[in-house]
Amino acid sequence: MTRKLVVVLGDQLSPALPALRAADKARDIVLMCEVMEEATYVRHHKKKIALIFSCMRHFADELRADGWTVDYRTLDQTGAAGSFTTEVARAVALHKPSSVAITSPNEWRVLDMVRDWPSRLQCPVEITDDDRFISSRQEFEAWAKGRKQLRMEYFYRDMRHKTGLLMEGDEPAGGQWNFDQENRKPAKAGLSLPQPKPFSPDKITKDVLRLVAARFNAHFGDLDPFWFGVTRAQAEQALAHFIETGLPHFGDFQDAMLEGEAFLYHSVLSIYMNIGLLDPLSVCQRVERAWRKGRVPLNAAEGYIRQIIGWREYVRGIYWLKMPEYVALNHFDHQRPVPEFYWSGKTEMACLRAAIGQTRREAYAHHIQRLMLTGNFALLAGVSPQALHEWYLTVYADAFEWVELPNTLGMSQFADGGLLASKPYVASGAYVNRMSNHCKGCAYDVAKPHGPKSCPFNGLFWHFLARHRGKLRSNPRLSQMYRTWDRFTEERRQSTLASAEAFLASLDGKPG
Ligand code: FAD
Ligand code: DLZ
Repeated sequence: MTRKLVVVLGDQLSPALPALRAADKARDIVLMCEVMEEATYVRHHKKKIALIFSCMRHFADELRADGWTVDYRTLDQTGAAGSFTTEVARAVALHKPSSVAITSPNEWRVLDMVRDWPSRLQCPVEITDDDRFISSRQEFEAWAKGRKQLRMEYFYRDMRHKTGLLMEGDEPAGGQWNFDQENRKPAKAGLSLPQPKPFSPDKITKDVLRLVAARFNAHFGDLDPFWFGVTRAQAEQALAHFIETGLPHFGDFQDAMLEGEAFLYHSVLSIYMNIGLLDPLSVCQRVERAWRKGRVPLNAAEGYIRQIIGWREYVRGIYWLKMPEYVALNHFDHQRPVPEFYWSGKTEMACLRAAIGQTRREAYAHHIQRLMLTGNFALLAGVSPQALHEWYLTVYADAFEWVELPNTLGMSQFADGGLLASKPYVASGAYVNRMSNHCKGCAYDVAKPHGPKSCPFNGLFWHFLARHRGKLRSNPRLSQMYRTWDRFTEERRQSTLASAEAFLASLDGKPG
């Protein structure tokens, strides 16, 4: 009999997955597997492994309830040497399918593995494009072809036209494509902040939590409390909760940071979108509806939709356009290892302590913490972009290479020499002080430009600009900064560089 083996990966948990749509539940078999190779190719945060395994188990149950036959392999069954390839080989020997079907994996590493399957398995393998994105890989390539600069803003406008989101005919709603100038308010302590919707672990999740505690105890991060949703229904509830409570102020305080507040008005929905529990286009349509009904202002709806149909789609396009060479780029030839305190959180810098502490606890930090705290610091300190890429991929529950890598290498570290960003995202302590209240409780003095106990961001900022002048001097967006540096007295320049050097020397292997 002609029967397919349909392989569903841990970030493909969508009933409308192309490989499932093309299969017959009365005849074909679905294979899902928890495997050591995926859990350890980087030593993922414990919460991330628990999230993926629990969501996989719940999704397998949903498929079974819908009439599918699912061959589900737990980590205990697949063992210490389990990989996608060993498990598919086992299932091919057992079920003797006429072909293997899979939706194209979202990571180059896994796609490369799958391309090897036909010869390894002696069985035909059908790879279907993943159409859970708004722009296909081919569309993005066509958009990028012949352009000198691949700026997100223009791609985003095309996506607005394509989806019709926030459009009035051919014009953007409100007469503007982008309302970012309204979106940079600092938050003040005392704001009444919503929290993301928490869910209590059920029996399946409790089993997974025991497994992760036993097998991955040495991995980074806290397993408890585990409050993520693990089913499509729960992800939908988290979305509805966010639209009601967080979205109205999402735009205003998008770039703000507050001591003791991990989430502010952010949605914490990337974890669900990235594994397939929420469909990104439907999320945007729900947000648009909330605006059309007058429940949220346009700057919030536009800002939110831009992150998804703009940034999320755009970084995916860049990933597939530029891989596999992209991962090795290192424009500034930065070689420093990731500082030890990125793992321990033990640093006297209050802002980094907060961002890394919540990363350990929640496997989450919001965009500005990733970009302007851990990313900014690493770039100024000269951390290897490849080592940093591995750190981001490890520590966040939403981290999958297609989205994490362009954000880290391109947007945050400028390691692609400016393909993604028009200038490096670097800032001194003044930025952190403007956008947060961290500096008030910090052991360092943000107002001090150099010298003992001056905010390390201050010295490092100028050190970075000075040491990379050759590569950056012609960037028009930095010329004002270089003019300011040149106006400093020689004595001030030397003291600033000496402060930064002393701090960098203290970094190697020691808490900052
Ligand atoms: P919100 O602030 O509520 O934003 C809404 C949604 O927009 C997010 O859920 C996400 O789907 C999308 N989004 C926003 N910004 C981006 C962006 N720059 N790229 C892609 N999608 C975006 N995002 C990931 O999903 N996975 C990652 O591994 C990841 N790594 C990052 C590493 C660095 C160095 C930086 C600077 C950013 C990274 N981002 C990553 C982008 C962004 O920080 C996260 O998407 C966001 O913080 C997720 O939290 P949220 O759901 O509360 O987002
Ligand atoms: C991230 C991850 C982890 C930790 N474990 C598994 C797993 O055991 N089984 C699985 O199917 N997927 C897992 N994943 C997600 C995969 O790494 C993901 O499917 C690829 O990164 C996408 O190419």
